[in-house]
Amino acid sequence: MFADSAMRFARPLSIYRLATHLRANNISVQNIWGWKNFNPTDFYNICKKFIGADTLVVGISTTLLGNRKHGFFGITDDVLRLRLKLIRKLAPNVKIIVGGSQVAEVPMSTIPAHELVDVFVTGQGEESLLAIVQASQNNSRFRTASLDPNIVTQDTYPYLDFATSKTEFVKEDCIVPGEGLSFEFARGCIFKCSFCTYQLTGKTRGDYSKNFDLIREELIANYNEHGTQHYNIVDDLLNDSEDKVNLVLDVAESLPFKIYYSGFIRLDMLRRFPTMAIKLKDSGLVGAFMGIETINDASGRAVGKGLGKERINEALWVLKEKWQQQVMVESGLILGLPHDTPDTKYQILEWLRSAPVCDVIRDISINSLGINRYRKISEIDKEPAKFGYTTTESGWTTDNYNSEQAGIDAKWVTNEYYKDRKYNNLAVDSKMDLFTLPYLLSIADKPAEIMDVLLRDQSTIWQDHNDWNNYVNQLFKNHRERYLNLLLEKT
Ligand code: B12
Ligand code: SF4
Repeated sequence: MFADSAMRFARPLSIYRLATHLRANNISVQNIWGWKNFNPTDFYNICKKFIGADTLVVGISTTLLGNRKHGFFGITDDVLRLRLKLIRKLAPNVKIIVGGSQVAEVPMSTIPAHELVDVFVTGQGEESLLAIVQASQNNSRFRTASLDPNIVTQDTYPYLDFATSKTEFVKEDCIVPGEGLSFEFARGCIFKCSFCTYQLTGKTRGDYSKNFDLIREELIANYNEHGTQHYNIVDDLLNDSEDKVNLVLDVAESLPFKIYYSGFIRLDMLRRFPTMAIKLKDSGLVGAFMGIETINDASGRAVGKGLGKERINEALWVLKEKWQQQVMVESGLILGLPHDTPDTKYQILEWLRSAPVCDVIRDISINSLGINRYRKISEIDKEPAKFGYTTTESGWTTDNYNSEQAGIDAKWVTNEYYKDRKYNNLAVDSKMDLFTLPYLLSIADKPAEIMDVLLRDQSTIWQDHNDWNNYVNQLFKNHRERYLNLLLEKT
């Protein structure tokens, strides 16, 4: 199975979770990370080594392929076609399956090279993939939700066993010693923000959650086998209850080594449960992504982020005191929520530069609201008019704003915000953020200095941004090379 992520991010979890599920059903699997960045020779050598006449299925995960500027799969359509044709040549009877979060975004018949894909899978893929592989083994049929193209959904093959599932990173995965990895404590989110495009929202508290023993066992296995102590916690929401935060702390304190992790945190929950912030930090939190989304109180109320500017600031004052600039915080922000206007961008920028915000929040990810007429996953996708939007061919309009202007404004805020940074001042996709952090710390030799740059914009080592950027990029490149060597040398 193939997956990739941007160079600065750790491996995606998807294919390792799926492989664990298949292996538990006696199916042998080879995972390959980084395929879109392989040069043609390496890609050919990898395929030659792992794909042959007896290969039944090749899976491609789209979850972190990202960056549609370079095509749906993060590579040009021509390169994609060549690569899929090579796979078909090496394994004439193979089924090529594409799954992961991007699949439901557009009509599948418009996905590049869709004619070379046998099946698209949406939602949780464990049972769907197993059914397809077993059907290939037995020359039988599997159930589809649509035939042209073939689509299998999580409703056709539901996966209900997440709470007792593990993800195992085995020798064939070629984990580089000490490498930071991704981890799931739970799946799904108890909230249901109107703009959210995740498919497992609105769950009951405690659903899809692993227990203490299982989590501990997985973390210990990763440490014993690969030396891993750094993690991206990929749960949609890490702090949806006090119980869950207590569980994270209990597990962390029970381990014979320390863990360091980044995760998605809701600020309103930190405000509601005053001990949460310190418990999270004590359990190893080094990076917190917070979808604050808006400081326009009316917009916030309309979409399920109703904390309001005053209480947001109150909560940030508390974090300033409790986290003492030792946790890297990034805020997600959206321009174009129901009551936003072209002036909203000035208010956001002013707020970001004010205390306590500027002492706590070190990064922003600001985007214009996306409404997708095809996808229909978020509440706003489903009923734009109810929220005051009229959808157009290219986006949306409200009485005061439109998607095109909101996109321009989001870029403007980003550029202005990063202008006064000495380090990490790239107002584009490749800045080091809190989700780079665990991976970066796991492959670097100067962890304290890295924290200085990212949390305080200070360094005694790197002169300026370019120096810093060269250092980190070289680390990522070296790491990927080590991985590729392990993969190619493996017998
Ligand atoms: C954690 C996370 C991140 C982390 C990832 C850390 C890491 N190295 O793994 C970070 C913060 C780095 C990140 C970055 C980005 N992310 Co993100 N991220 C997530 C999040 C919360 C969880 C993903 C995850 O790992 N889940 C756990 C794994 C096990 O689930 P999974 O990948 O979905 O896999 C399951 C199924 O999809 C399916 N499946 C997956 N692959 C395959 C393949 C086959 C063959 C089959 C059959 C099935 C299958 O089966 C799997 C098991 O059930 C999701 C939201 C969500 N919950 O899905 C957003 C999400 C994936 N991210 C999203 C986005 C937009 C991004 C960015 C582009 C943001 C940005 N503007 O920079 C970047 C892209 C970075 C890149 N190119 O590497 C969007 C993707 C939107 C879309 N539809 O494509 C999502 C869905 C959030 C959202 N709702 O908007 N992200
Ligand atoms: S935006 Fe975050 S908190 Fe809101 S429903 Fe989605 S995952 Fe949950």
